Amino acid sequence: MRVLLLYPKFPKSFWSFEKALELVGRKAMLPPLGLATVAAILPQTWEFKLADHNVRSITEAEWEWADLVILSAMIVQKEDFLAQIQEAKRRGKRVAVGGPYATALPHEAATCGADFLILDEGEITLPMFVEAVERGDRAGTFRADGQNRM
Ligand code: B12
Repeated sequence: MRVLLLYPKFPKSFWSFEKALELVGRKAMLPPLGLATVAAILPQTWEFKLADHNVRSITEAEWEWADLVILSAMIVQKEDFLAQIQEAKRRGKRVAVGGPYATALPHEAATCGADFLILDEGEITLPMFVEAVERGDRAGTFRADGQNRM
């Protein structure tokens, strides 16, 4: 399984510190720690590429390479998160989402076309997702309490 881990753009806000980042020669304040953790929990036989949209664009080669696109976001990243789900679906990719935004408002990612909603604590729900993918499921919602609710 070839997985593209995609971290959506943050808009300009109090927390984006553009001027401070410019002074220290950086493009983003923090690395996408959530997605790095997700990659560490998923089977290590899968292949991963991480693209932080705050730092660079996703290349055509990366889109083509991916079997599955996994996104994480806070609500503040909503605009690019939903746009990237749509872009991945337009390219015929399977899409899985998780993290604070998807967990708070799962119907928004679902309405945009996300196939897998991996909600609550990834440490609990990612193994459920892996089991489903290995069974051949094409979609699903996974919650820490085991209930398949949105
Ligand atoms: C550090 C932090 C910050 C930092 C750094 C943010 C950053 N760029 O990473 C700062 C101080 C900048 C910040 C700011 C804000 N934050 Co903040 N922040 C946190 C905090 C305390 C920890 C996040 C973290 O890095 N954790 C460590 C990493 C390893 O974990 P993680 O990213 O959460 O990922 C884990 C899970 O979420 C999950 N997961 C994540 N992604 C995915 C994807 C998949 C597919 C799966 C299965 C699982 C999964 O698995 C991971 C491993 O456990 C959390 C609260 C908390 N305790 O979690 C709030 C939190 C993420 N922040 C929040 C908010 C609201 C904000 C602000 C909007 C606040 C404001 N009003 O301005 C701003 C927005 C930032 C911006 N740039 O505009 C909310 C998000 C709510 C939501 N539903 O979106 C949280 C959850 C706090 C809360 N309970 O309200 N924040």
